[in-house]
Amino acid sequence: MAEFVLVIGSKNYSSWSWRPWLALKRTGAPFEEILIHLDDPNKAALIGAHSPSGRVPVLEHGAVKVWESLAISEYLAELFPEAKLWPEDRAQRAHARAVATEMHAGFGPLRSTLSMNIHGRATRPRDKSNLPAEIWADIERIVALWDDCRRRFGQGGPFLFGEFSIADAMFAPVVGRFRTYRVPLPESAQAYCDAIWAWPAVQEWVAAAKNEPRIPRYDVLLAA
Ligand SMILES: N[C@@H](CCC(=O)N[C@@H](CS)C(=O)NCC(=O)O)C(=O)O
Repeated sequence: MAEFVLVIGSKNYSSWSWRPWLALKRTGAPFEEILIHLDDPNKAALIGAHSPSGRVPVLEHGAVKVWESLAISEYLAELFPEAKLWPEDRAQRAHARAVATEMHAGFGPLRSTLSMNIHGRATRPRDKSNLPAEIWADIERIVALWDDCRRRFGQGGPFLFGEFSIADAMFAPVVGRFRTYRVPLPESAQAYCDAIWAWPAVQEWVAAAKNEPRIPRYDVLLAA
């Protein structure tokens, strides 16, 4: 068995699985993946065999088991300091943790209505004219947050803090949602989305998601 085992959900739909998977990829450590399809009739038992919370992702590292996407990412940041999963500067690191946590704890309206569906395409663009106000407010907050990070901390590369960090892993599924639901974005936010999408680890996950069975109950959101 590999030293690291990451238990994840369907790649097309499991946004929480994607985040620590990207962080683990960034470390360069080899790992084994256990993928549980989110429409598997035995899903509860399959996830329950690994996860005390009944949810994925879960990282298994020998006797250590870590669940919750952000906790897994923090564990990896501690284990692999050379991967620089957080910015080196303390103030920037605090900012990166704040935006990552804001993503982890927030944006409920956006997450539930525009659920991740990487290879789905909305039948029409979603914008201010047809989205509930609280979802548009989430989108505006995310765009403002990205813009602020890019302006203040993004000089060293195309990501929120220049180099790739856990903050980018936390927002990658939002980039996927903006593509799926065809959300119009200002130029700076679109440039950030393009940089995330071009990242090889993102493309690797996206390619794998294409071959999975679709889950109809998520696909109905595309036509709303
Ligand atoms: N707060 C958790 C959320 C985990 C979560 O909700 N995972 C979903 C998949 S994306 C899940 O396990 N769902 C179980 C199910 O569909 O039964 C985290 O950050 O890891």
